[in-house]
Amino acid sequence: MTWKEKMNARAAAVEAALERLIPLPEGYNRPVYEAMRYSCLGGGKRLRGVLTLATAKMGGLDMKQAEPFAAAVEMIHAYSLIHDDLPAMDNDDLRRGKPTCHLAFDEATAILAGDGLLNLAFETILEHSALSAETTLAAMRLLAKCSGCRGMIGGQTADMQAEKVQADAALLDYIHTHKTGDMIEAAAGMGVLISGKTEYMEPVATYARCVGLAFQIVDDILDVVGDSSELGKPAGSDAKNHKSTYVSLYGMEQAKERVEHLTESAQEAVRAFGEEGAFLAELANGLALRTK
Ligand code: GRG
Repeated sequence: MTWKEKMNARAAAVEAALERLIPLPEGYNRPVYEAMRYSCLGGGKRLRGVLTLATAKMGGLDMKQAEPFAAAVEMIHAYSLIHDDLPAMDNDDLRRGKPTCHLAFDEATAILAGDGLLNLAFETILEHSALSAETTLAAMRLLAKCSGCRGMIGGQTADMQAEKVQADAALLDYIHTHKTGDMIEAAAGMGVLISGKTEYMEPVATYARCVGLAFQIVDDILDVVGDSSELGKPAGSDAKNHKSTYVSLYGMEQAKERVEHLTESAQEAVRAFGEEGAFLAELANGLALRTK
Protein backbone atom coordinates (compact mmCIF):
# COMPACT_ATOMS: atom_id res chain seq x y z
CA MET A 1 0.00 0.00 0.00
CA THR A 2 1.30 3.49 -0.80
CA TRP A 3 1.21 6.09 1.99
CA LYS A 4 -1.68 7.79 0.21
CA GLU A 5 -3.72 4.56 0.15
CA LYS A 6 -2.91 4.10 3.84
CA MET A 7 -3.95 7.69 4.52
CA ASN A 8 -7.27 7.17 2.72
CA ALA A 9 -7.99 3.86 4.48
CA ARG A 10 -7.24 5.39 7.87
CA ALA A 11 -9.27 8.53 7.15
CA ALA A 12 -12.16 6.20 6.22
CA ALA A 13 -11.74 4.36 9.55
CA VAL A 14 -11.91 7.68 11.43
CA GLU A 15 -14.98 8.68 9.42
CA ALA A 16 -16.70 5.36 10.19
CA ALA A 17 -15.92 5.76 13.91
CA LEU A 18 -17.41 9.27 13.90
CA GLU A 19 -20.47 8.01 12.07
CA ARG A 20 -20.97 5.40 14.81
CA LEU A 21 -20.16 7.67 17.73
CA ILE A 22 -22.20 10.80 16.97
CA PRO A 23 -25.80 9.94 17.91
CA LEU A 24 -28.53 9.88 15.27
CA PRO A 25 -30.90 12.83 15.57
CA GLU A 26 -34.11 12.10 17.44
CA GLY A 27 -36.23 13.65 20.15
CA TYR A 28 -36.50 17.27 21.27
CA ASN A 29 -32.72 17.77 21.00
CA ARG A 30 -32.75 16.57 17.39
CA PRO A 31 -31.45 19.87 15.84
CA VAL A 32 -28.21 19.83 17.81
CA TYR A 33 -27.40 16.28 16.64
CA GLU A 34 -28.31 17.22 13.06
CA ALA A 35 -25.92 20.16 13.18
CA MET A 36 -23.16 18.09 14.84
CA ARG A 37 -23.43 15.41 12.17
CA TYR A 38 -23.65 18.02 9.39
CA SER A 39 -20.38 19.65 10.43
CA CYS A 40 -18.41 16.68 11.64
CA LEU A 41 -19.24 13.99 9.06
CA GLY A 42 -18.53 13.73 5.35
CA GLY A 43 -15.74 16.26 5.04
CA GLY A 44 -12.25 17.10 6.15
CA LYS A 45 -8.93 15.43 5.62
CA ARG A 46 -9.02 13.65 9.01
CA LEU A 47 -5.37 14.57 9.49
CA ARG A 48 -5.60 14.70 13.27
CA GLY A 49 -7.48 11.42 13.64
CA VAL A 50 -5.09 9.66 11.28
CA LEU A 51 -2.13 10.96 13.29
CA THR A 52 -3.58 9.39 16.44
CA LEU A 53 -4.07 6.04 14.68
CA ALA A 54 -0.57 6.12 13.18
CA THR A 55 1.35 7.01 16.35
CA ALA A 56 -0.68 4.44 18.31
CA LYS A 57 0.23 1.75 15.78
CA MET A 58 3.83 2.93 15.80
CA GLY A 59 3.88 2.20 19.53
CA GLY A 60 2.42 -1.27 18.98
CA LEU A 61 -1.28 -0.66 19.74
CA ASP A 62 -4.05 -2.16 17.62
CA MET A 63 -5.47 0.79 15.67
CA LYS A 64 -9.04 -0.24 16.53
CA GLN A 65 -8.33 0.64 20.17
CA ALA A 66 -7.17 4.09 19.12
CA GLU A 67 -10.39 4.91 17.24
CA PRO A 68 -12.30 6.58 20.12
CA PHE A 69 -9.29 8.86 20.70
CA ALA A 70 -8.97 9.63 16.98
CA ALA A 71 -12.70 10.41 16.78
CA ALA A 72 -12.47 12.64 19.87
CA VAL A 73 -9.71 14.80 18.41
CA GLU A 74 -11.72 15.20 15.19
CA MET A 75 -14.83 16.18 17.19
CA ILE A 76 -12.89 18.94 18.97
CA HIS A 77 -11.41 20.07 15.66
CA ALA A 78 -14.92 20.22 14.11
CA TYR A 79 -16.23 22.20 17.08
CA SER A 80 -13.39 24.71 16.69
CA LEU A 81 -14.20 25.15 13.00
CA ILE A 82 -17.93 25.69 13.69
CA HIS A 83 -17.16 28.36 16.30
CA ASP A 84 -14.38 29.92 14.22
CA ASP A 85 -16.85 30.42 11.36
CA LEU A 86 -19.48 32.17 13.51
CA PRO A 87 -20.37 35.83 12.85
CA ALA A 88 -18.71 36.79 16.15
CA MET A 89 -15.43 35.30 14.94
CA ASP A 90 -14.48 34.94 11.25
CA ASN A 91 -18.02 35.16 9.88
CA ASP A 92 -17.36 32.66 7.09
CA ASP A 93 -19.94 31.24 4.67
CA LEU A 94 -18.17 28.18 3.39
CA ARG A 95 -16.50 25.27 5.19
CA ARG A 96 -15.50 21.92 3.74
CA GLY A 97 -17.28 22.93 0.54
CA LYS A 98 -20.65 23.43 2.26
CA PRO A 99 -22.44 26.37 3.88
CA THR A 100 -21.09 26.90 7.37
CA CYS A 101 -23.07 25.46 10.28
CA HIS A 102 -24.68 28.74 11.36
CA LEU A 103 -25.94 29.27 7.80
CA ALA A 104 -27.19 25.72 7.30
CA PHE A 105 -28.94 25.87 10.71
CA ASP A 106 -28.85 29.07 12.78
CA GLU A 107 -26.36 30.76 15.04
CA ALA A 108 -27.71 29.37 18.31
CA THR A 109 -27.76 25.81 16.96
CA ALA A 110 -24.21 26.22 15.63
CA ILE A 111 -22.97 27.37 19.05
CA LEU A 112 -24.70 24.42 20.68
CA ALA A 113 -23.41 21.96 18.06
CA GLY A 114 -19.84 23.13 18.80
CA ASP A 115 -20.42 22.79 22.53
CA GLY A 116 -22.02 19.38 21.94
CA LEU A 117 -19.02 18.11 19.98
CA LEU A 118 -16.59 19.32 22.63
CA ASN A 119 -18.44 17.44 25.36
CA LEU A 120 -19.03 14.39 23.21
CA ALA A 121 -15.27 14.14 22.55
CA PHE A 122 -14.49 13.54 26.22
CA GLU A 123 -17.60 11.41 26.74
CA THR A 124 -16.53 9.24 23.78
CA ILE A 125 -13.14 8.53 25.31
CA LEU A 126 -14.65 7.81 28.73
CA GLU A 127 -17.31 5.49 27.29
CA HIS A 128 -15.29 3.68 24.66
CA SER A 129 -11.68 3.48 25.81
CA ALA A 130 -10.69 -0.14 26.37
CA LEU A 131 -7.43 0.92 28.03
CA SER A 132 -6.55 1.35 31.69
CA ALA A 133 -7.93 4.34 33.58
CA GLU A 134 -4.42 5.73 34.01
CA THR A 135 -3.62 5.55 30.30
CA THR A 136 -7.03 6.90 29.30
CA LEU A 137 -6.71 9.84 31.68
CA ALA A 138 -3.19 10.66 30.46
CA ALA A 139 -4.51 10.95 26.91
CA MET A 140 -7.51 12.99 28.04
CA ARG A 141 -5.27 15.33 30.02
CA LEU A 142 -3.16 16.03 26.93
CA LEU A 143 -6.27 16.61 24.79
CA ALA A 144 -7.83 18.93 27.37
CA LYS A 145 -4.63 20.94 27.78
CA CYS A 146 -3.95 21.28 24.05
CA SER A 147 -7.52 22.27 23.20
CA GLY A 148 -7.92 24.62 26.17
CA CYS A 149 -6.86 28.12 27.14
CA ARG A 150 -3.17 27.23 27.19
CA GLY A 151 -3.63 25.63 23.78
CA MET A 152 -6.05 26.11 20.88
CA ILE A 153 -8.43 28.50 22.67
CA GLY A 154 -5.40 30.56 23.77
CA GLY A 155 -4.20 30.69 20.16
CA GLN A 156 -7.64 31.70 18.93
CA THR A 157 -7.79 34.45 21.59
CA ALA A 158 -4.43 35.82 20.46
CA ASP A 159 -5.60 35.58 16.86
CA MET A 160 -8.55 37.81 17.69
CA GLN A 161 -6.18 40.34 19.31
CA ALA A 162 -4.19 40.31 16.08
CA GLU A 163 -7.23 41.65 14.27
CA LYS A 164 -6.90 44.83 16.31
CA VAL A 165 -3.11 45.28 16.22
CA GLN A 166 -0.63 44.38 13.50
CA ALA A 167 0.89 41.08 14.65
CA ASP A 168 4.67 40.95 15.01
CA ALA A 169 6.75 37.78 14.68
CA ALA A 170 6.35 36.81 18.36
CA LEU A 171 2.55 37.15 18.32
CA LEU A 172 2.28 35.30 15.03
CA ASP A 173 4.45 32.53 16.42
CA TYR A 174 2.21 32.23 19.49
CA ILE A 175 -0.92 32.10 17.32
CA HIS A 176 0.45 29.47 14.96
CA THR A 177 1.87 27.31 17.73
CA HIS A 178 -1.30 27.26 19.76
CA LYS A 179 -4.23 27.75 17.41
CA THR A 180 -3.18 25.06 14.94
CA GLY A 181 -0.10 23.30 16.31
CA ASP A 182 -1.38 22.22 19.68
CA MET A 183 -4.23 20.07 18.33
CA ILE A 184 -1.79 18.37 15.97
CA GLU A 185 0.48 17.74 18.93
CA ALA A 186 -2.47 16.40 20.95
CA ALA A 187 -3.46 14.09 18.11
CA ALA A 188 0.01 12.61 17.66
CA GLY A 189 0.81 12.62 21.39
CA MET A 190 -2.39 10.79 22.37
CA GLY A 191 -1.48 7.92 20.06
CA VAL A 192 1.87 7.58 21.76
CA LEU A 193 0.37 7.76 25.26
CA ILE A 194 -2.26 5.11 24.58
CA SER A 195 0.34 2.80 23.04
CA GLY A 196 2.37 3.07 26.24
CA LYS A 197 5.58 3.74 24.29
CA THR A 198 6.31 6.93 26.20
CA GLU A 199 9.93 7.05 24.99
CA TYR A 200 8.44 8.05 21.61
CA MET A 201 6.81 11.11 23.16
CA GLU A 202 9.64 13.58 22.62
CA PRO A 203 10.45 12.78 18.98
CA VAL A 204 6.74 12.61 18.14
CA ALA A 205 6.17 16.00 19.81
CA THR A 206 9.02 17.44 17.72
CA TYR A 207 7.46 15.90 14.61
CA ALA A 208 4.03 17.33 15.49
CA ARG A 209 5.36 20.82 16.24
CA CYS A 210 7.20 20.97 12.92
CA VAL A 211 4.23 19.57 10.99
CA GLY A 212 1.82 21.90 12.83
CA LEU A 213 3.80 25.02 12.01
CA ALA A 214 4.41 23.93 8.41
CA PHE A 215 0.67 23.17 8.09
CA GLN A 216 -0.24 26.68 9.20
CA ILE A 217 2.33 28.34 6.93
CA VAL A 218 0.93 26.29 4.01
CA ASP A 219 -2.51 27.53 5.05
CA ASP A 220 -1.21 31.11 4.80
CA ILE A 221 0.34 30.36 1.40
CA LEU A 222 -2.87 28.74 0.10
CA ASP A 223 -4.84 31.77 1.20
CA VAL A 224 -2.76 33.73 -1.35
CA VAL A 225 -2.35 31.20 -4.17
CA GLY A 226 -5.13 28.66 -3.50
CA ASP A 227 -8.40 28.13 -5.26
CA SER A 228 -11.60 28.66 -3.24
CA SER A 229 -13.48 25.78 -4.82
CA GLU A 230 -10.61 23.36 -4.14
CA LEU A 231 -10.05 24.72 -0.64
CA GLY A 232 -13.76 24.48 0.18
CA LYS A 233 -13.50 27.89 1.87
CA PRO A 234 -12.82 31.39 0.55
CA ALA A 235 -9.22 32.12 -0.52
CA GLY A 236 -7.86 35.64 -0.06
CA SER A 237 -9.62 36.18 3.27
CA ASP A 238 -6.40 37.04 5.18
CA ALA A 239 -5.63 39.94 2.84
CA LYS A 240 -9.28 41.01 2.86
CA ASN A 241 -9.24 41.11 6.67
CA HIS A 242 -5.79 42.81 6.74
CA LYS A 243 -4.51 39.90 8.76
CA SER A 244 -0.79 39.38 9.40
CA THR A 245 0.30 35.97 8.17
CA TYR A 246 3.60 34.22 7.68
CA VAL A 247 3.49 35.31 4.04
CA SER A 248 2.70 38.97 4.76
CA LEU A 249 5.44 39.12 7.41
CA TYR A 250 8.25 37.18 5.70
CA GLY A 251 7.27 37.01 2.02
CA MET A 252 6.27 34.05 -0.14
CA GLU A 253 9.78 32.75 -0.84
CA GLN A 254 10.78 32.62 2.81
CA ALA A 255 7.45 31.04 3.72
CA LYS A 256 8.03 28.24 1.21
CA GLU A 257 11.60 27.72 2.42
CA ARG A 258 10.40 27.49 6.02
CA VAL A 259 7.85 24.83 5.06
CA GLU A 260 10.62 22.80 3.40
CA HIS A 261 12.91 23.12 6.38
CA LEU A 262 10.19 22.23 8.90
CA THR A 263 9.14 19.22 6.84
CA GLU A 264 12.73 17.93 6.79
CA SER A 265 12.98 18.37 10.58
CA ALA A 266 9.67 16.54 11.06
CA GLN A 267 10.86 13.66 8.91
CA GLU A 268 14.18 13.51 10.73
CA ALA A 269 12.39 13.20 14.09
CA VAL A 270 10.57 9.97 13.11
CA ARG A 271 13.09 8.48 10.71
CA ALA A 272 14.12 5.70 13.11
CA PHE A 273 10.60 4.40 13.72
CA GLY A 274 10.13 1.74 11.03
CA GLU A 275 7.10 1.45 8.80
CA GLU A 276 4.91 3.90 10.72
CA GLY A 277 7.79 6.40 10.96
CA ALA A 278 8.01 6.18 7.16
CA PHE A 279 4.26 6.77 6.91
CA LEU A 280 4.52 9.85 9.14
CA ALA A 281 7.44 11.15 7.05
CA GLU A 282 5.44 10.73 3.83
CA LEU A 283 2.44 12.37 5.46
CA ALA A 284 4.55 15.41 6.43
CA ASN A 285 5.68 15.68 2.82
CA GLY A 286 2.12 15.31 1.52
CA LEU A 287 0.94 18.09 3.82
CA ALA A 288 3.72 20.41 2.67
CA LEU A 289 2.62 19.85 -0.94
CA ARG A 290 -1.13 20.02 -0.29
CA THR A 291 -3.38 22.26 -2.37
CA LYS A 292 -6.43 22.13 -0.09
C1 GRG B 1 -13.06 28.72 18.01
C2 GRG B 1 -11.89 27.84 20.06
C3 GRG B 1 -11.88 28.10 18.62
C4 GRG B 1 -10.79 27.76 17.92
C5 GRG B 1 -10.67 27.88 16.49
C6 GRG B 1 -8.75 25.69 14.45
C7 GRG B 1 -9.20 27.06 14.71
C8 GRG B 1 -9.28 27.52 16.11
C9 GRG B 1 -9.55 27.87 13.73
C10 GRG B 1 -9.50 27.46 12.30
C11 GRG B 1 -9.05 28.61 11.51
C12 GRG B 1 -8.14 28.13 10.47
C13 GRG B 1 -8.70 28.06 9.10
C14 GRG B 1 -6.90 27.81 10.76
C15 GRG B 1 -5.95 27.36 9.77
C16 GRG B 1 -5.46 25.99 9.99
C17 GRG B 1 -6.56 25.05 10.15
C18 GRG B 1 -6.81 24.57 11.52
C19 GRG B 1 -7.24 24.64 9.09
C20 GRG B 1 -8.32 23.65 9.14
O1 GRG B 1 -7.79 22.37 9.33
P1 GRG B 1 -7.81 21.28 8.18
O2 GRG B 1 -7.28 21.85 6.90
O3 GRG B 1 -9.37 21.09 8.03
O4 GRG B 1 -7.16 20.04 8.68
P2 GRG B 1 -10.19 19.83 7.57
O5 GRG B 1 -11.48 20.41 7.07
O6 GRG B 1 -9.42 19.09 6.50
O7 GRG B 1 -10.39 18.99 8.80
